[in-house]
Amino acid sequence: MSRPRIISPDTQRGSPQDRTPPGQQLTAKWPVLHYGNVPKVNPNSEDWSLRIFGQVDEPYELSYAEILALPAIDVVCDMHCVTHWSRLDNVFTGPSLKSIIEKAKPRATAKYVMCHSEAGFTVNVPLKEFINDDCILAYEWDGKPITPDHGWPLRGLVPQLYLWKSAKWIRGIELRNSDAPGFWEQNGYHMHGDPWNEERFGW
Ligand SMILES: Nc1nc2c(c(=O)[nH]1)N[C@H]1C(S)=C(S)[C@@H](COP(=O)(O)O)O[C@H]1N2
Ligand SMILES: [Mo]
Repeated sequence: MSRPRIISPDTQRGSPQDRTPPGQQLTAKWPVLHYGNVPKVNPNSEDWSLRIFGQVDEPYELSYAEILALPAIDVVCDMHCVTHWSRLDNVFTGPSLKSIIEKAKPRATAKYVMCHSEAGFTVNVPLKEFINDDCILAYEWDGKPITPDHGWPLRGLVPQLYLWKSAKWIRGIELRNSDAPGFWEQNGYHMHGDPWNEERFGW
């Protein structure tokens, strides 16, 4: 199936070395890292939904079937983990976050996003970066469903920031007028998390 393909800007920096941020090492495998256990999620159950709410005029919810029915794009991107590994040339698939957000009619006061995941996990991202063209709600990686340990059924993908900003098992997108620390940020991770500036820890 042919879908629009977005090439994440950071993949166009040149050689693999040019594409590797400071302090990072390339890996071919994809390590698994998160707090707690992999949740058992049934996205087709009545209680599963993705909620878009907060500083928006038209909050709404989507079922998993509705999300799968939205136009999807393929994103080619590099992943950079704060634990010093990077993995180049990943392909993720899903609807664009910009389209998901715009449908809720964000207010002019909306400047930040808080992602909410299963088991109370949260992560904060500036709205402007959350709606870049290469940001999607990912349900596939390399043409196959993302595995549960990497965030199936749905992951908020923000390729230009460290991978901890890409929320696994996402269930809610809250638009806010002020920034607030999410789960890892409350534990010392950086509020922004730009790998090219090594925004790893501390605010
Ligand atoms: N829901 C949820 N998402 C999460 C986390 C988490 O603890 N819970 N950890 C983050 C962190 S710290 C990292 S490094 C990446 C790791 O993603 P991976 O396991 O797919 O490599 O997931 C991020 N997303
Ligand atoms: Mo992490």
